[in-house]
Amino acid sequence: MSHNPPVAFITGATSGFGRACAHRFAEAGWALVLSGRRQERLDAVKQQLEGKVPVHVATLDVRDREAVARVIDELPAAFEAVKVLVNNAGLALGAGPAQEANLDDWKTVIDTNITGLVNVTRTLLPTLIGVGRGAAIINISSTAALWPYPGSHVYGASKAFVNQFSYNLRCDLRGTGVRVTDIAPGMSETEFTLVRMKGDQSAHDKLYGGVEPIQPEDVAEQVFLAATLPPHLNINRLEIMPVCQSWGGLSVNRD
Ligand code: NDP
Ligand code: 8X3
Repeated sequence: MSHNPPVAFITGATSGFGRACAHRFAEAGWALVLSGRRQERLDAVKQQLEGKVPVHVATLDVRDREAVARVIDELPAAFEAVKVLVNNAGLALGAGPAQEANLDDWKTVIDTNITGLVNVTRTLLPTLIGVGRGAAIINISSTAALWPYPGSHVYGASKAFVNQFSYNLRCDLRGTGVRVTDIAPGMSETEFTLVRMKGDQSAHDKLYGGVEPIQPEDVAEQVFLAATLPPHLNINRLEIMPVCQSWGGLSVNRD
């Protein structure tokens, strides 16, 4: 009988929600596969956690299908039986109107949020199905998947894909024991806005100043909860906003 701890595979573990998830799963004794593009960030997270739990880091751009396959194929034995996949890597680029958007930015967002998530999911599905009962895929979408706003265009649409893909996966995974949860957070204080606004610290400060946004640890707690429910339960979608955030109504153009 194996005494290895269960394994969580987290994409985008170098920052924000992904890094907080690494800490949350480590707190509960899980072994971790942590991935992201920034090697030095991965090393830093590993250094913080490897005294507590087994940690394997993989420098990975989720857009690179061959690299995804290689990383998963080459997982050390103790990390092979991935029980929970947290599909978290993602980004937005730009916040202006669609008609002023940069097409290269749109491609990056689509390639990361859609193709990257699909790459990792499809490659790990046989493993997750092999683990079966109790396994889980946690996909991080966004309230932007559900509620339109100006400047969301491709970002929100990419997250709507994540939302529907999660539901559709549930259909195909019926009978395997593998759960699928779509978590849709609203305004959260991470590096998200810095990335979206291409390093503009004032945009970050303006958005999060004077309000109480969601913190990465808040989302990590919900990810952990959804991933460790009793094995006969599945949260389909969890939509979370900070109390300070709500809807602004529909807008009307008047000539
Ligand atoms: P951060 O910018 O803090 O973290 C994003 C993570 O994604 C980083 O670890 C980054 O790692 C990783 N990442 C980005 N592109 C790639 C890539 N091509 N390959 C691998 N990893 C990649 O933002 P958040 O923590 O906020 O974002 C996490 C997820 O949550 C995203 O999917 C985002 O869309 C979503 N989200 C964010 C909200 C918010 O308001 N902050 C609200 C709702 C959802 P690296 O750069 O090292 O590759
Ligand atoms: C990020 C939340 O509202 O900035 O997914 O699009 S929002």
